[in-house]
Amino acid sequence: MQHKKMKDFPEDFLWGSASAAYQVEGAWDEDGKGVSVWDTFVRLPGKTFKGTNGDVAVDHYHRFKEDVALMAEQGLKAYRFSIAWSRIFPHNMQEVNEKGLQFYDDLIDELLANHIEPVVTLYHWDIPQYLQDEYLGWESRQIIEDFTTYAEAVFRRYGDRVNYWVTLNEQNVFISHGYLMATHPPAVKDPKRMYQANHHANLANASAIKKYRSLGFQGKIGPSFAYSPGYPIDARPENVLAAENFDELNAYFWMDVYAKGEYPSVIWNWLEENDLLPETLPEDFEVLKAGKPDFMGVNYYQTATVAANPLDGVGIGTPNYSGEKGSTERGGIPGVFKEVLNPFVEKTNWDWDIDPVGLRIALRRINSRYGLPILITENGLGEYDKLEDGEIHDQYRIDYLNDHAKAVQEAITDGVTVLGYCTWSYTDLLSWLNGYQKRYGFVYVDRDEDSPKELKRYKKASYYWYKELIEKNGKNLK
Ligand code: BGP
Repeated sequence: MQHKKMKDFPEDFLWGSASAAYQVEGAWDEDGKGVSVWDTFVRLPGKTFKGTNGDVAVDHYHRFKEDVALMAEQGLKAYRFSIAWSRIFPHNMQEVNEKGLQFYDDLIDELLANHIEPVVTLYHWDIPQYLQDEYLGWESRQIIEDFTTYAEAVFRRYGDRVNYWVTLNEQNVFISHGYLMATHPPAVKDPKRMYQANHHANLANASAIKKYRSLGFQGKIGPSFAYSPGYPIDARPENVLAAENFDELNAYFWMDVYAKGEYPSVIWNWLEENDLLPETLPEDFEVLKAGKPDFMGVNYYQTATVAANPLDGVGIGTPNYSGEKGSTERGGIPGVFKEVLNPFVEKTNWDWDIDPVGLRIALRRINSRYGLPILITENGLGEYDKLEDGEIHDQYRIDYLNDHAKAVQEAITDGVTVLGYCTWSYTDLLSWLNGYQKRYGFVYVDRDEDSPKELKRYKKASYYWYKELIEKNGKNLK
């Protein structure tokens, strides 16, 4: 619908930006930190772009004060970051590493001293390696208890100062990349194991939320889901049905469990038919129902356009991790859907659809289906940036963010409750599989795949644009 007048963003709207421990911190083996599965995975030949890793990343561990000073000068209202589990429990689940806890204490205090709300992610994909070795990590039920123990330790330590918690970042991504496509650790290609690991992750998520509430904290807690709404390529009914399939399997299969504590019946039925059902216990569903979130965290980058795919049709495709435009080979699931080119939207150099209307659609669908407030925990543009005489003219990023923030305002005007908008990312950082050349930040970090150089920070044009946007609380959006 078109509105005659737009609503203003709420006065306490969280204009934020985000990062993740492995992608920014570096200091991978300092101050007692243990090894995570990502520390191991990046060392396997051919797994990441040019063999890049996060050993140094952008050295946020040592430079967090400089980074927070940049945030403060920009007027940032919220900073979303993740805690590295392997800094807190480096070698086992009994001994806590005080130096690891201290690092996040210092970061949180520095943010609060600068009036920036910390939004803390418990898990952004970096499970300690010893849990993987001992019992295959997410594939064992033991992970539910261990994740809850870890969560409790950080709730107790920071719960007096942190009001926003994200439990799991993009469960749909780390589970499907980890156990179906083998492009993330533990690099398995086995759908049966994937659905089992996923069920445990659902339980760990709900159990951590339950634990948070039982400790009496009053903050808000929820997962962050990578939502790419599905569109049918045209109005042919079988393609419309394929888009339904896509959203049921790729979105509601996760979000229904978070918000309602139950799996969508169409997908449960499909899993059963394909002998993929996870093993469950009757009490699991009580845990899932008791662990409903306060908000749905949404990471939005793009929509997916799909068509019908016969039972002997295409399988898993090949994404573009090189930055060579047009190199994506689209895939699908036989008998369910296949992804096709959407001719109506522009693409990035990594072939991601640029679709701000899709963000409004995502917010609207979540609002209608779950009635939960939404925290946008990631949205941004990964592109090549050029440092020229100390400046970065990233007008393309300004346009992207302007159009997406406008879509958020439209959704708010539609009646959706949106708590905040965190861009991805604050500084440039390591893109898991795309090295350092795919940049997202407001702050350029001068390093590349070959060398960390001096890791000098430079403010991009988008840094100043967001500063003004925050000052005006979105009134200058075009
Ligand atoms: C999300 C992740 C982030 C970040 C972002 C950009 O899936 O939560 O950690 O990496 O996507 O993705 P990429 O780095 O692959 O371009």
